[in-house]
Amino acid sequence: MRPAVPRRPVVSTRTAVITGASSGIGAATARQLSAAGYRVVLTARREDRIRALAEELPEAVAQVLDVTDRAAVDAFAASLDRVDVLVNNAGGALGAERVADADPADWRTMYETNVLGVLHMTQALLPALRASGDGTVLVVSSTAGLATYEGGGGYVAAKHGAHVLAETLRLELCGEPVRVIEIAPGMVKTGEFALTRYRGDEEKAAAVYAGVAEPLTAEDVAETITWAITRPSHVNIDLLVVRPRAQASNYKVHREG
Ligand code: 8X3
Repeated sequence: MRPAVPRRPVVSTRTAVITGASSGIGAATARQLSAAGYRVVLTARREDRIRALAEELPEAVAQVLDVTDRAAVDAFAASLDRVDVLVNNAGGALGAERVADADPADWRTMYETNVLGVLHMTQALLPALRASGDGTVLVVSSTAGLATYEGGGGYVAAKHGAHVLAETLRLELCGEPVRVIEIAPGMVKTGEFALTRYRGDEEKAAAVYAGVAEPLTAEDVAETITWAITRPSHVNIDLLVVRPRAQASNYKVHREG
């Protein structure tokens, strides 16, 4: 008799891969999907953060990953036994310059993280999502993917790209057992989004939320994401826009004082 070939353990719990899970919406989503019974696989570039979070959550796994690195994404995909849900959350804004003044390098970085990162992860995990028989690809886009504003520049352009990717993928997968969900948040106050956009300028970052009584929190958005994912399989939340009550559009924000 031939000796048994050692095999990787087959994971029986529904598994959700979350990108950008080191902070903000990604970390909050990891917590909430874990509470909803998913085994969560946390990915991000910052190892210390995802390891610490993984230790808090039952069965959670942390994997350092840069979604713009296609070879790394493919190796990561090959290491997984099972994937039921992919939450494409990694991304962000860099700069608020007008088109005339923007640095093309910033635009390139934003396109790579917000669009190509989603493309890499989706392409690499699609075989496993199909094999699950009930897969979900979720894209965390933005209201910046649906409308534009001065100074939105490369971020608006990139999020429009992410929105179109989700819409096109949904058309292309129609008839297959994979849902494509897009959640488009408006103003969300996290520790990092505005600070990164304004390159560490705390005053400019704080001004984004000045006088807004209750901007959305990462937890608010994570609840929306978790709700959409946990609908019955035949229910596809195509696109859901979520904003704070004080924000009627990217242009119209009620500020007190
Ligand atoms: C964040 C929304 O208004 O800063 O995705 O572009 S906004």
